[in-house]
Amino acid sequence: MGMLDGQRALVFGVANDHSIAWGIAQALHEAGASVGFSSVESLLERGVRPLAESIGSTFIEPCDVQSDEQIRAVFTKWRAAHGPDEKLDILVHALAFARREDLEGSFVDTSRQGFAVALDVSAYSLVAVVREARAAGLLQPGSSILTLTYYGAEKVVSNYNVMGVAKAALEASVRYLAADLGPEGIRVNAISAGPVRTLAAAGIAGFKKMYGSFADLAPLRQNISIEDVGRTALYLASDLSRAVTGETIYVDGGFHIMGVPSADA
Ligand code: NAD
Ligand code: 0WE
Repeated sequence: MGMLDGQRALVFGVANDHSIAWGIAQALHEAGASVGFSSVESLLERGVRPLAESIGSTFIEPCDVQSDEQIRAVFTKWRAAHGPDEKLDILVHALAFARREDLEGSFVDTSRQGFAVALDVSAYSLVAVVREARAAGLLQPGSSILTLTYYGAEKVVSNYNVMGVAKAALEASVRYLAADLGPEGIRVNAISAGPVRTLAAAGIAGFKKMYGSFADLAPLRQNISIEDVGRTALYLASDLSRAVTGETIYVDGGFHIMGVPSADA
C-alpha cells in the first residue's frame, strides 16, 4: 500500500533525468500516484517521453507557460484523458527561466524586458497554472500544489540577480494562493532546494564553486539530491502535511540557518 495509491499528479518542468521535477515525479510514483507530465514541446520526445513511460505514464503534453492558451489546453486534455469525475490531487510546478545575460553581471543592469520574462515564467506561471486547473474544475479539497524556490529569494546570491526577485514574487504568490484556496481545502507550498546540478544550473557563472562550498557550510555537510527533494515533496503532497499551507520548506541540509561560518569550517 502506497501513501498516494489512487491519486493523480501532474508535473510541470521535467527536462531530463537530472531535473528536480523528475526526482519529485519518481517519489510520487513510488508512493503509488499516477503521474502525468507537461514540458516545453522541444524537450518532450527526446527527454521527457522515455522517462515518463519508464514509470508507466501516458499523459505527456507540451506547454509553454508564457501562454494562457497552452496552459488551458493541458487541463482540457487532462480532462479528456481521465474523464469528468477525475480530479488532480497533486500539481507540481518546477520551472523557471531568466535570460542568460540577466544571470551574470550586476542586477542593476537588468532590462525591463529581462525582468518581465523572468517574473512571467518563474512566478506568474504558478498563478496561471493554478487558476486554469481550478477553472477546469480539477482541484478539490485535499489537492496539494507544490513549487520550487531558492535561497536567492531572500538573501543576495551573486549572479542569481533577477531570478532572486522572481523567486521572492513566487514565494509571496504561494502565500496569497494559499490564502485564496485554503477555504476550498486546497494547499499551496514551496520547497526551497539547495543547489543541484541540473540543466538550469549548467554553465552558470560561479555555480560550480558555489556548489562545492555548499557542502562545507551546510550543517549536514552534504549537497542535496533530487531524491531528497522528492521525499519532502511526498510529505507536502500527502496528508502527512494536511494542516500545512503557504509554507516554504528548506531542503538544503540546513544551509539557510547559518550566519557567520566558523573559521575552521
Ligand atoms: P531543469 O532545467 O531540469 O528544469 C527547469 C525546467 O523549466 C525545464 O524543464 C524547462 O523546460 C522549464 N521551463 C523553462 N521555461 C519554460 C516555459 N516558458 N514553459 C514551460 N517550462 C519552462 O532545472 P531544475 O533545477 O530542476 O529547475 C526546476 C525548479 O527548481 C526551478 O524552479 C528552479 O528555479 C528550482 N530550483 C533549482 C535549484 C538548482 O540548484 N538546480 C535550486 C533550487 C530551486
Ligand atoms: O533557479 C535556478 C536557475 C534557474 C534558471 C537557470 C537558467 C540557465 C539557462 C533560470 N534561467 C536560466 N536561463 C538560462 O538561459 N537555480 C536555483 C539554480 C541556480 O542558478 C544560479 C544559481 C543557482 C543555485 C544562478 C546564479 C547563481 C546561483
